[in-house]
Amino acid sequence: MEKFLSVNDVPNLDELVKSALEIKANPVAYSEVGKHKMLGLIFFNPSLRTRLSTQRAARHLGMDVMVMNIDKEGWKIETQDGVIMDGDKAEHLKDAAAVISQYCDIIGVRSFPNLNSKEEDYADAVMKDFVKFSHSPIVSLESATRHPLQSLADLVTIRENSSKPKKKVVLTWAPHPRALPQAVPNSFAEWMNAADDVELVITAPEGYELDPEFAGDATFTTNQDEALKDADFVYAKNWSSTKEYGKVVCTDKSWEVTAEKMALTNDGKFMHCLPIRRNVVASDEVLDSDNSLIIAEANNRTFAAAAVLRAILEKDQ
Ligand code: AN0
Ligand code: CP
Repeated sequence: MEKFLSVNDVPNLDELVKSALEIKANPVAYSEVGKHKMLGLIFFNPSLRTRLSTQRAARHLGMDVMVMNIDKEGWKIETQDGVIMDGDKAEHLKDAAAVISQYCDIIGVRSFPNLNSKEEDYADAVMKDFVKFSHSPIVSLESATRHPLQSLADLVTIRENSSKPKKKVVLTWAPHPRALPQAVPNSFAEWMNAADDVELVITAPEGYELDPEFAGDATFTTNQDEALKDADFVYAKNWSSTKEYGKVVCTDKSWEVTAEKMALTNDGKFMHCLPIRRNVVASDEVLDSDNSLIIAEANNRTFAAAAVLRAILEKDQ
């Protein structure tokens, strides 16, 4: 694998999921693959899971890791091309990316959207510029539009928890007090559509429809109860409005995933990428129930990241 920005970079999805499960069963099976190789993790935004699980994954492969919170510890970065840099930004992204890639064999980058302009955010400039100016392969740790390491861990979790040839997976919008990116739902939809054992249904309020590039052929309904009927998996996530880009438009608390909502499903499992605001997005009762996969899902982040790093280190996969 050359880079990991979306499901489109994966030559064989089933093989990648298998690799993650193989590493989970024996985490040190490939401990020589990354020997004397350096992974750099560059964060423009906060993270708990991605930061820790990716470091753990790298260590399983024998890699060394450097982490930089570039927003807090680095020079202020200019991203626009051709500007006169006489303001507060001391370093251009093109120089930073080229320099970092001299120190690192693989670079992971996290860069959230600003949620002001859809056009600007969906251009995914930071991630694309890292790809352009780095000499090392780039792994997305969540960009403005996608979170592929999360989606791979989600698919691994779904396959681990059901052997049904076709699983009904419902991506449901849920309330949140703040405007959040669309990266997680975009990416989740894209990965579920690429998996042949998933029937994806998306439910969200009007004005929250995902871009067709990500939603694909998934069924969409604004009727959450209808969507939840017979679901094998319920994947909750808030995202900000797509129609009024980046805004919190719907504040309807009835979208919260509660035990009553889960009762509509086929004894469905509950999933969320975390961090989650308890009793806003979903109730404690759901999150702490036997059907909740939230902690298992976060655990799989390590093995998803290891499978991706392994595929890049071995290149031909
Ligand atoms: C981020 C988001 O929604 O994209 C990160 C999720 C992994 N969540 C928050 O900002 C709360
Ligand atoms: N799910 C996820 O990516 O969590 P962090 O933002 O804590 O890394």
